[in-house]
Amino acid sequence: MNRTPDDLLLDLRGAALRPADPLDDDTPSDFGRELQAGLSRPAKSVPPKFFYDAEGSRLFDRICALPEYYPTRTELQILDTHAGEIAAQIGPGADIVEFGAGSLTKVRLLLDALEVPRRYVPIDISGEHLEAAARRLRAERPALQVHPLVADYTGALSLPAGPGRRVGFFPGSTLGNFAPDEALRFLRSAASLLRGGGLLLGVDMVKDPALLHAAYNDAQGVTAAFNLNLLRRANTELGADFDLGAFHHAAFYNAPLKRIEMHLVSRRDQEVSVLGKAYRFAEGETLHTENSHKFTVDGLKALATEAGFIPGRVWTDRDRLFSLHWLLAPPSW
Ligand code: AVI
Repeated sequence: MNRTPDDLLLDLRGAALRPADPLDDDTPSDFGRELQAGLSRPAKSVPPKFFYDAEGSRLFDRICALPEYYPTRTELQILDTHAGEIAAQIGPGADIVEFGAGSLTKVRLLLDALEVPRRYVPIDISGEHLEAAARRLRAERPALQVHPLVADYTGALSLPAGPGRRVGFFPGSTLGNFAPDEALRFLRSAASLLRGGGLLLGVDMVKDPALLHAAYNDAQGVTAAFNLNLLRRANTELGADFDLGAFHHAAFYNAPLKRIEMHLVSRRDQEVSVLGKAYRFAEGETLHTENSHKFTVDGLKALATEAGFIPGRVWTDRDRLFSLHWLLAPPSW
């Protein structure tokens, strides 16, 4: 049952991991409505949640295993290296709630380290995927109550009373894909949901822009394919007529805003049609597809404090690429 970070990275490759997303409920009609709204703005944009159709999830799995994309393996290493200390903060008999659980890969390292975790509640919008993953986990751990919850974890959540201290788990730096106001709103509701317990939160750190640039502009072009897949998805699901060859991937670090921005850049003046409506792109104009915010330890602590948490221990790797924060949720909150 004890698995190394390398085993887990291999799992990630094949597991169609679906990362937690900021807003979710990505039915085709939501996609159509939000894409049309985003294309009508002066600065064209679309929320990153629409990356994750089946092909987008497959491409994201490949990103997680890329040599340049350090976050996934670094977070797994931190979890593995500091498992004992993390377990000591969480304490025995915990009721673990994972936000955007995907295929339950990372939580296995945590569950292995904890002293008799009582219950595990993975929350994800993708029900089919979640049930299958939960069945596998139950088979592995008959003593653990596994209660999957199909829900949008950024909305209001009500959880059945649990057997122990409630502890949230939100790995992968998905918090970084939220706009700052969404991140604060999410953390506020997490602090309320986890009253008397805490949150183990994984976030990517501010670092040398060259490393960030490489992570989002990999040599094999997988991140570019992931970005462009959004246009392919629009063509398939919405009958749009994006010419994928007429756009290219761009990702760069916006230092003042501490975030990687991903865009699709129009190679020429062109018109595209989405659900029967025409939109013009000038040459060089972009469709902004994702922000991935990076955090300093102090910045994240300040945000967590504003949301009602009491910041506790922080674990990072030797190169301070990624961080895991233990945040206490006071009982009276
Ligand atoms: C899911 N999320 C945390 C990833 C990130 O790094 O922001 C999504 C991603 N976009 C490009 N590569 C990976």
